[in-house]
Amino acid sequence: LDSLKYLKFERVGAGNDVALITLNRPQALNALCRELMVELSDLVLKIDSDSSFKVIVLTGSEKAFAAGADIKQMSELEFTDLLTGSYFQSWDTISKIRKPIIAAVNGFALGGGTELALMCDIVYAGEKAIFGQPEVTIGTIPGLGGTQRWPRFANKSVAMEVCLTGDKFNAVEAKTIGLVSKIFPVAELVQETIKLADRIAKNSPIIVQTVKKSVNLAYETTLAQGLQSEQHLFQQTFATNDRKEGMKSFAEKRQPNWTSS
Ligand code: CO8
Repeated sequence: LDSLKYLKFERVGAGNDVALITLNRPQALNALCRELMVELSDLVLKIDSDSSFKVIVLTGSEKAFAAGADIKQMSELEFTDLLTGSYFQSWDTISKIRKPIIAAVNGFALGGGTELALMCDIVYAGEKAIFGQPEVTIGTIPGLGGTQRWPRFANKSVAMEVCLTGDKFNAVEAKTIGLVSKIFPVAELVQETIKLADRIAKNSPIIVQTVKKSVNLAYETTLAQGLQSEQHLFQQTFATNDRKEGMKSFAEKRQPNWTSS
């Protein structure tokens, strides 16, 4: 952790079990260069397999969450570099981890910055957040899920407008569209997001992971398959001690003691 170059990392939250990751490349408005993404992917994977953490909060600075993939670095790439290199691997990590990850977006979240937020499970925004998919204006298309997640999270008309124009939009618009669930004053955003993480962290980690897995199925399968998988996952919770403890504690009118087993 001492060797982090593009990130800051802190353990926060009421239970000291929330991992706060801050993108920290201010000179480039947190443009997501390859090295930053590898560092982020490695850190997130470590946290995902460390049971002392329950939730991850990902944020940037007040000026920029992330101004997209690093355009200067990308401009050097050839088609064959993208075919043979592992440029997408580290990004995939964010959408594949089991623990909840919440984006706290202040300032610019453009291109890969918006897509990084879309990979997170919940997005909270500061009042001055600016989103957009400007790839079309620099001769390319969103390559980190933008064209696929937008139509699933908003609707086709919105997705097309966002991706075809490259127009920027603010936090209120992002909330209306359905990209963001809540908006806070800039200076309060991170603390409010940690409070949300704390509310999630109060629940059984094993059950929280199951909820996340099940909700994500809604974006990956048909309704019939999703409903069937949900039933299986629901049944699986009955094989856990935490399900027994949760229901017992309700009957006994006391707080549950989760063991994540
Ligand atoms: N890449 C590299 N450097 C950047 C980026 C970026 N995306 N964004 C900002 N910077 C740098 C600027 O070059 C500048 O550096 P310098 O001082 O050395 O010139 C510094 O950050 C500050 O930026 P500005 O002076 O431009 O700051 P402003 O406040 O005037 O403007 C903006 C802020 C509006 C955010 C502006 O910087 C901007 O438009 N940035 C680019 C936004 C953008 O187009 N992002 C989309 C990138 S494409 C993408 O994300 C594709 C994803 C698919 C990748 C697939 C993986 C391989």
